[in-house]
Amino acid sequence: MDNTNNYHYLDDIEYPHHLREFSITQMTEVCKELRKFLLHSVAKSGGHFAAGLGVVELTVALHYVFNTPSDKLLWDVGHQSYPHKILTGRKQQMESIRTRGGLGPFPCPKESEYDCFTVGHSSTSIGAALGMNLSFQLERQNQQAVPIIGDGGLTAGMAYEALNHLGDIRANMLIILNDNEMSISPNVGAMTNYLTRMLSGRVFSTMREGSKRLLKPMPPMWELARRTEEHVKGMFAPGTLFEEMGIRYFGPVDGHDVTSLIKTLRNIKQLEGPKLLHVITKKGKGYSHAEQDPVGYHAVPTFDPEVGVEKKDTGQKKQTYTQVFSDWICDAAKRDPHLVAITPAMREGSGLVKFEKEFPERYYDVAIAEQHAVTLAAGLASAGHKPVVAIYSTFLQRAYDQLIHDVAVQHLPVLFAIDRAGVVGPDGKTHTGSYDISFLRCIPNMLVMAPANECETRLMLQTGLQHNGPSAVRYPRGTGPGSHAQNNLDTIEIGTAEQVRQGKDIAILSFGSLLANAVEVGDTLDASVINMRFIKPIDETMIITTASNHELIITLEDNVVMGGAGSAVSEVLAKHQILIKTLHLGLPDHYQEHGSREELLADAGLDKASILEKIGQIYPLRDCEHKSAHVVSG
Ligand SMILES: Cc1ncc(C[n+]2csc(CCOP(=O)(O)OP(=O)(O)O)c2C)c(N)n1
Repeated sequence: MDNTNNYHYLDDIEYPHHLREFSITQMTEVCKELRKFLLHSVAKSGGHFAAGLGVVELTVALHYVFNTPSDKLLWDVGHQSYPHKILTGRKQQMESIRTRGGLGPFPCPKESEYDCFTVGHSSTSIGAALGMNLSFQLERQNQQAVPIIGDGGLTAGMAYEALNHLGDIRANMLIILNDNEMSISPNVGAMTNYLTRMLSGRVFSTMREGSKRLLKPMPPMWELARRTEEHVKGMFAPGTLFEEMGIRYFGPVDGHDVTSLIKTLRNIKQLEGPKLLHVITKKGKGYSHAEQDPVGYHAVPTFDPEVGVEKKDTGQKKQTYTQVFSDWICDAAKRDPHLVAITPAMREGSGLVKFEKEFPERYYDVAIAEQHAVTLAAGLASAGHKPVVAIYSTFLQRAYDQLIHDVAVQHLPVLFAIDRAGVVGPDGKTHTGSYDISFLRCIPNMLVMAPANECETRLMLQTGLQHNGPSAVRYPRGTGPGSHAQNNLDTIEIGTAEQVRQGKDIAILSFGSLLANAVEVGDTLDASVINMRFIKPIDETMIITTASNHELIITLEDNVVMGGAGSAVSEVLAKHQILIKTLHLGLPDHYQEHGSREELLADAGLDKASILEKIGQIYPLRDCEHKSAHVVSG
């Protein structure tokens, strides 16, 4: 593999206007170089990879044809935007992507004028671009916003809401559908089947034929308005679902033939009204390892480009929280035939690969459809099943109304296994799981649990499953402290906290994964430490007793302070008219940028040193000897 750092074209391309100085015939070479650059930079930085490889030609063609940054490109989700970042002034910073102070993981207007909308969650691009185009049209501005959405992104309700509006309002807008038949895992759903059928047989040969004919010269300019649509459309398969919605459909076209793409885009760009170009790409294109394993190469650690990503035995004995969930749900399903599992397109990330293999008939991947996932669970529960919705904290936000209206109001037994709760890290502010304690604890009927370790995670999952009502277990990204979860299906008593250290004067009430930090601080200050375990119902007796024999109560959580578990403690104190000095420690009331989880926790003042410092600011700390009076009481 040629890994020299000489790029004949790319070295001269800092911004898209440099790209446009080259001829169309040079674009194939530019694409080769861009792909090579992407490979070598992601190999050093890690990050999202296979989707970017798949859109190299599309990225070049779009920047070549559209007048960016005046015209706007809206990359749906934004995980495929690395080639776009490379072409828009950020080439030299690519190796810093997703690290603290480095480039962000997704497009972000604060980072570049070529990023026109903050993204990270999927399926927002069509609606946002429609808004921009309407704004341009109202102001008579000669600009266009072009959304580029994947077939995965096109499974979400939001995308259809926007299409429905677009087809009705008939705004001028071009949508690019980047169809690679993949979400993170293979894409699912009737729309995917429909798109796949369009690629089979006759239609696929039409695409080949169409690509060839596009190389022929187009009609003279004065005829363009009348004839372009006919000319372009004649090449492709007619009559589609999109047409029925009032959106003119063009395609499918080969997304790796940059010359044809440029010509097609130039033609379609002229046309009035809503239109969609169906582009066929291969996820991982041009790097054989990624082509063969697009799921594994969706996001990667650093790797040697010659070798590919290696499965290293890191000697890591600790389980991730996701693995604890994965083992538990298979064990629980063996015992309970009514258990069903639902994932909104996150089979791998949420730990359901094993479950799907063992219980395929009880496994539902609903595609990127969080709202539907939750209402589906409500339906299953109301008909007698026990649904477990495996969902990231950040994506549960999208299904908040369904959680309240469909699940909680009806007191249905749905268990939410909430992964990536709290600070998430390199995926940044769009993906943080910092809010779920606040938005869950205000819902009547919810049982909300925050395990401090692997063992408790399993106990709480089983407790939630057996609970006759809605429940949630929230656990963080990554590994726990190493309390290997047992294989049994035991439960714990709902609403009970556990004292883990008896000290004096100061009591730290810890909610969830930061217990180890609480214990370290407790050891240093000879403070009491309580593992609260339940956010709702909260252990009121423990709070009242603790307040009666301490001078300062500190609450600690991996959630925003506002409305979080600390607030729950203060509400209990207020309810019982107890006056005591309190300090709430948690995540700040501003968006934390990307970094490692440890860095972001430290930035939020939740590491040992910062906690000690904050306590010292409000309470005179005596020179405490190191005491280790660990107590365990119910
Ligand atoms: C609301 C939401 N749910 C889940 C995700 C996680 N996610 C990131 S990329 C992705 C797959 C997107 O598939 P597609 O749009 O086809 O893009 P591709 O990776 O295939 O290029 C998913 C599910 C997300 N970003 N947003």
